[in-house]
Amino acid sequence: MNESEQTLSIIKPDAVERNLQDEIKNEFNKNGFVISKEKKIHISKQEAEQFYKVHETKPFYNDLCEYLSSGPIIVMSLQKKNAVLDNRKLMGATNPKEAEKGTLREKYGISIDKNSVHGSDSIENAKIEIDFFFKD
Ligand code: IDP
Ligand code: MG
Repeated sequence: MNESEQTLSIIKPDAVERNLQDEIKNEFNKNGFVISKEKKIHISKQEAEQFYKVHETKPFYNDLCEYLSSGPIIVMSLQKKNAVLDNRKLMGATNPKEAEKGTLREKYGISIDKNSVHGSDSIENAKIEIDFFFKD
């Protein structure tokens, strides 16, 4: 039985802007993830609104969608055993100020909104999010 799992990762505009994508991808590789799908895209605000629909009632929703569509991003499907949970651990807390030392958000994040990376929060959402960017 193949126990490996897929999760969606995004290198967000603040990190792409600072040219951190190779360094961050290297962190994924070092931690045992295989980047099975990858593309660099620049999404519209409407697409960001669809992607972050679960947050539509939050006060930061508009800024979040403006931000995710503000510049190029790298979307990836990461594969390994326990990919969803292990990627969340590698990323660290949403707020870089609270992220554990050595995590991606602690190392690269600038602020709670410019926190450099996205990662799916459940296996079910990972499937939905991978389909969102990689269907057809
Ligand atoms: P996550 O990215 O760690 O899963 P979520 O709660 O799903 O965090 O929030 C999605 C994104 O929305 C976060 O990565 C962050 O960029 C932004 N965000 C979350 N909470 C706040 C907030 O209180 N103010 C501003 N932006 C926020
Ligand atoms: Mg989330």
